[in-house]
Amino acid sequence: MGSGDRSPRGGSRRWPYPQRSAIEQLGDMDRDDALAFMRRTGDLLMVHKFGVDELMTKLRIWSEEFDYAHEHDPIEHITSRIKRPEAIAAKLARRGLPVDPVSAREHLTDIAGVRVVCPFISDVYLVRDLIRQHQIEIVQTKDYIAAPKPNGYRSLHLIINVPVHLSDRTEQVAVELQLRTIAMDFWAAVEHELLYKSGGEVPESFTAELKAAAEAAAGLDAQMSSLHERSEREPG
Ligand code: 0O2
Repeated sequence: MGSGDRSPRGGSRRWPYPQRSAIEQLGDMDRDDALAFMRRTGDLLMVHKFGVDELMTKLRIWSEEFDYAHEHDPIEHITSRIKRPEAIAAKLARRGLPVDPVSAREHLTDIAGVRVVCPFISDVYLVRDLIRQHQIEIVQTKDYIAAPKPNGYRSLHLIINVPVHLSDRTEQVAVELQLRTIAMDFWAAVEHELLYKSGGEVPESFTAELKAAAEAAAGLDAQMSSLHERSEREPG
């Protein structure tokens, strides 16, 4: 455990509280409005961090339990992120919504994000079912595995409400949960990198090749699933 974890406030020193330098990224927003927003986002970010913490704990428990009890861990790895205050403000401004924490809480469901990467497609739906079974409310499902995006992107996206038990109240915190296989994650990570480098402008041939790569990744998933099913039927 690192030294930050031994402080009385746990790992909170690592938490990305609003930083002045981020103001540069707010574009056309009025500077005073932007600064005021960023000062007021502390509570919003904290409660979303707790939502992520709660969910990560559940996922880690299921991962270990399945590994122990079934000799198969449906979770390869988990990552999480909290949206930066300037990105929250920019998203609200883009949508023509009031740029304040109340509005962010009301309108944005991706302030907290957790990404679960699974070995097989069946594991993606297994984890979704575990969420369902534990009375965690799923408020939205976008199944980009059943219906991939036109560019080839595949993942299962859920918006869930995670109960966070604070000292004096319980809050339902929206978390965007993305579930995908290793092959889907590989494609999404590289596609993101390529588009980021090209500033979002990509020639048509590039788009077609990326889509073909997504199909190839889906083919690998199908092949691996079939091997997995065979190994379950014919162990040893
Ligand atoms: P970040 O930094 O990952 O959070 P919305 O977010 O609601 O305005 P949308 O498109 O309705 O937009 O949401 P959707 O479809 O649920 O997708 C949101 C997130 O999914 C994105 O978050 C990405 O993380 C991921 N995603 C969706 N489509 C693609 C894609 O084509 N390629 C890749 N690599 N990732 C994708 P953000 O906000 O873009 O970024």
